[in-house]
Amino acid sequence: MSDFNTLSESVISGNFRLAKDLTQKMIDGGTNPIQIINEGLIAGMNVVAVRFKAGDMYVPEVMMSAKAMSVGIELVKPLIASADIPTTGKIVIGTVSGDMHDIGKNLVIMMLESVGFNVVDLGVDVKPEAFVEAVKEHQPQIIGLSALLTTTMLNMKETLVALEAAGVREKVKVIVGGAPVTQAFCDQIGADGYAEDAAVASDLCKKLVS
Ligand code: B1M
Repeated sequence: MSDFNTLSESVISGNFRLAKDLTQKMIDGGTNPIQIINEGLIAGMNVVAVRFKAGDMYVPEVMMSAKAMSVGIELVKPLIASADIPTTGKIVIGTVSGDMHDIGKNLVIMMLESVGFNVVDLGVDVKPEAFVEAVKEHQPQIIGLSALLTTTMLNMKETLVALEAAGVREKVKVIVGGAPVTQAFCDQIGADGYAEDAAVASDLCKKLVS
C-alpha cells in the first residue's frame, strides 16, 4: 500500500493520531504538501462522503474522520502559500436566528472543507442582517442556512427577504438544510437548493459553483 493510501485509510478509519504521525512523516520525507492533501487526506474524506451518503457510515464515525483530516491539514497548511491551496469556492454558513443547534452545521462545514471550499462560519443564532453583512464582506458564491426547529426554519425566509431588501440576493445562491427542512419548504421560500445531509450539501455546493 502506498503512503498516500495508508494516510487515506487513517482518515477513513478516523484514526487521527495515525493521520497526524503519517502526515508528519511525509512532510519530513519531503512529500509535496499539495499531494499530501489531495491524494491522502481529501482522498480519504471523499471515500467517507460516499459511505456516509450510502448509509454505511454514521455521524460519530464521520466526525472522527473529519477530525483526522483536519489534524493532517493543520500540519500541512503552513507549508503551502495560500494561493496554492485548492479552493472550490467560498461559502458563508450559519444556523439561523433563534436556533442554537450546530452539530449538523459543523458536519456540513467539515464536508465542504474536505472538498476544498473556503467556509466562513457565522455560528449559531445568526440574524438576517448578519448574513447580509457577511455577503458584503466575504463575497461568497453560496450562503448556507441551517435550522433544527420548526419555529426557527421560518427565519430562513426572513433571511432571504433581508438579502433581497439589501440588494444582494442575486449575488449568491442560498442553500437550506436541517432536520425539519424539506425540498418543498425550500421551493416555497425561494431558496436555490436543499440538502438533506452533509454529503448531499457538499455535492450540491459543487454543482452550484461549477
Ligand atoms: Co434540540 N431539538 N432543542 N437540542 N435537539 C431537536 C431538534 C428536537 C427535534 C428534539 C425533539 O423534541 N425530538 C426538537 C425540535 C422540535 C421541533 O422544532 N419540531 C428540539 C428542541 C425542542 C429543542 C429546545 C427547544 C429544547 C428546550 O430547550 N425546550 C432547545 C432549543 C434551543 C435553541 O436552539 N434555541 C434545544 C436545545 C438542544 C441542545 C442545546 C440540548 C442540543 C443542541 C447542541 C448543539 O447543537 N450544539 C440539542 C440537540 C442535540 C437536539 C437533537 C437531540 C439532535 C440534533 C443533532 O445534533 N442531530 C434533536 C433531535 C433530533 O434531531 N432527532 C433536537 C445530529 C445532526 C448531525 O443532525 O442537525 O439534523 P442534524 O444535521 C444533519 C442534517 O439535518 C443536515 O446535515 C446534517 C448532517 O447530516 N443539515 C444540513 C443540517 N444543517 C444543514 C445545512 C445545510 C445542509 C444540510 O445547508 C446549509
